[in-house]
Amino acid sequence: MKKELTRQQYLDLYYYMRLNRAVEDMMVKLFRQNKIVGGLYSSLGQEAISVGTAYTLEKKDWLAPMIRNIGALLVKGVPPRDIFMQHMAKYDSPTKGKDGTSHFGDLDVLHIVSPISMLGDLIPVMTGVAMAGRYLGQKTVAMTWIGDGGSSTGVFHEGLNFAAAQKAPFVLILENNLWAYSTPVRKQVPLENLADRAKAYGIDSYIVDGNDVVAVYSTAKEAVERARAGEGPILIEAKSFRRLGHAQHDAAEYVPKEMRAYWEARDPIALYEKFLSSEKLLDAQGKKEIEEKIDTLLAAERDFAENSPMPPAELAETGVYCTGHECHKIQAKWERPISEVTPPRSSVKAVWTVPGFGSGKGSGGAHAPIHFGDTQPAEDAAGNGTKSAKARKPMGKTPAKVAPKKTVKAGTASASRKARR
Ligand SMILES: Cc1ncc(C[n+]2csc(CCOP(=O)(O)OP(=O)(O)O)c2C)c(N)n1
Ligand SMILES: [Mg+2]
Repeated sequence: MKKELTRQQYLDLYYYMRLNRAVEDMMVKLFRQNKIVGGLYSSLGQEAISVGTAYTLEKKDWLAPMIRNIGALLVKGVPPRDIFMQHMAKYDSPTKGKDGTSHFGDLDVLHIVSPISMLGDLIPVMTGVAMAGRYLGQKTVAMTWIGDGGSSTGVFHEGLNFAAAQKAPFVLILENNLWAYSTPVRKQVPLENLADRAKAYGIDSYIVDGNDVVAVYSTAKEAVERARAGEGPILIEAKSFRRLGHAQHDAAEYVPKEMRAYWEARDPIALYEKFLSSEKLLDAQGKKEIEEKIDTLLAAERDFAENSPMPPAELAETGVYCTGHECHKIQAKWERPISEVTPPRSSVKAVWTVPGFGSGKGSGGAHAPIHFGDTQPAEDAAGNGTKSAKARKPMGKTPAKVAPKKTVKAGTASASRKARR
């Protein structure tokens, strides 16, 4: 850990890590009391990642959390009561009780995009958010997180390639906590460092100790500044360990004892306390004050959440599908009159109009094949006409029946095929 922040910033990082842990501890108690209706995930031991990365963002920047990023939500300004109420499916929760975990966002004020359960899907979405900010000249950065397991989904690769090709101001935090449910990382990806995935897309990456909050912050800060300056997306692999099971139901007995012991001895909050006290930034009194502040806040937030009613049954049928104006406040800004760009004025006659199937202007040529028969056999292109006709028979259609009926221009591939017959 290096010293480079202001005293207040150091203390903020500590406060949010403690708050992150205390919010989750309280939710475990609520879960045991049967008051949590959805799944409950834990970021125990990974608080430095959520807090250290989100703390680098400005108010105008955007983030989209995954299941282990409650710390990032708290840093961005989500009150703990919203997190409690979401998990308890209460009426006053951001989703009015329609979700039992953390699928909520705040597009208007906090600039939080709701998590998407399908792992990896937030990558192209947040790339789009990053591109939109650039398009609007806002100089905003978008950030999201992905697990080691999630980094093997197809959309991770499609999304990151897209971000790279677009040079989007986007920072992706890859939380390598060594496990994806019960699968150890070494069994699902043959790489020592998942940061190496960035090389495939020609973007820069960093590797950081995910249990060292100052290192996480400094690395993410540099990445965010570089993305904001127009250098394109950056991938950060934060190495850590998932201290509890995948969710409350999972005792994680598959985790070797020695591995758990190693990481428990590297608790990010305990490590940071040592640093703060050696740098004389926090003493016993200061620590006590922070603990009391958090205790008082969370007791009030929990009471508020517990006193919020369950949603009325009728609410179940509302807000399920987007109905435009009633659903969300964000509307497209039309630069041209809407009537000009929407039907009927925007409608044009279909070009592809072949009876029964659809054909088109170009279907007689080789360049716009639309169904079998319009396609020039590969062998023909190589000059083996007879062989190709034989090869096509088993597909149930003879070349004669499916031969293009339209006149073709001389010089096209179809024309030369005809000429050979
Ligand atoms: C595309 C997709 N496949 C499977 C799942 C089910 N699922 C949810 S979390 C998870 C494990 C994810 O592991 P990892 O990405 O390492 O994140 P971690 O839980 O360790 O934070 C799985 C398989 C999903 N949500 N989306
Ligand atoms: Mg994982």
